[in-house]
Amino acid sequence: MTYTTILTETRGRVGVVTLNRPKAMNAFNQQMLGELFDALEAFDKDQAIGAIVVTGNEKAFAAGADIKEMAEASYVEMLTAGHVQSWDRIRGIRKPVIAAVSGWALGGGCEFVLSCDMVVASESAKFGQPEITIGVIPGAGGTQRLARLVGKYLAMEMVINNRTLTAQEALQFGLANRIVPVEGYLDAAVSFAEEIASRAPLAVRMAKDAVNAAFETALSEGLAVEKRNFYPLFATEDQKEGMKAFIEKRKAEWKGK
Ligand code: DAK
Repeated sequence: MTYTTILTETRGRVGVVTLNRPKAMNAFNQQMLGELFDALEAFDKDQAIGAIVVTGNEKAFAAGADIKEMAEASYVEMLTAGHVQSWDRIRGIRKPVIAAVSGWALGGGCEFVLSCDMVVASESAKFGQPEITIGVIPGAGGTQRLARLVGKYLAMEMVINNRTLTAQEALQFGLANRIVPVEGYLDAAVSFAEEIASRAPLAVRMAKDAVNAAFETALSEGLAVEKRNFYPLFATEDQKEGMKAFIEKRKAEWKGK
């Protein structure tokens, strides 16, 4: 597949997508959004890939939706353009998606990060929802996912008063898994992803699905999802192999079967 607004590469069992509109601070126009999700879906289907990293450049992960593209849009155009469906495609990705964030992750950029499964932040990463400064509010899950992650008061401050978080604050408030030096931040994210990609693929898939249920359901329903995802793993070769390997004191060899 040929893309014009993103770059893709594979490193071992990791698929890497790089947002590539540096002159626009990687703002998401419709084309980049479409290409990003096409690439994610292609990696998701590829048996040779175990985890996916999405990154930008050192200065900007993504500065949000493309304001120049949206500025003159009418209510009806926004409503009928299928934006919500586009942004929601991230929810269909079954493999772990890791955001490798350096520089600005703003607006839709921050919301995309909030939709990822794990976040590696460089020391220069900055997260924020500045939509209020252009007369709107987050539209791709920012008000909901932020509030669930960082709590009501900080989410209010970020959404209503454009408070941005440094990498340190992001780590403190649960918006990042780890902070790494700017130099080599992508390599660090890829090795983290490689570790994840080396784990039993079907169990990883079930685990991601179950953890995500915690954000969408009542506890009893979430616990039911966990059970529904736990038992079928006993029908996999990987479960037999994993437990046998433990008993035989050797490393398991996963087949994804
Ligand atoms: N859109 C378009 N162009 C952008 C951009 C953006 N979001 N952010 C930056 N750029 C462009 C700038 O216009 C500039 O272009 P030229 O003037 O050189 O042509 C170039 O990138 C470099 O930017 P700056 O000169 O401003 O660079 P600085 O280092 O001074 O500042 C900055 C970097 C990232 C702090 C600043 O550019 C900035 O504040 N950018 C805007 C951030 C922002 O407001 N983001 C929120 C956008 S609204 C939806 C779901 C989601 C959304 C919408 C709909 N539906 C489901 C319907 C999401 C909405 C948003 O994200």
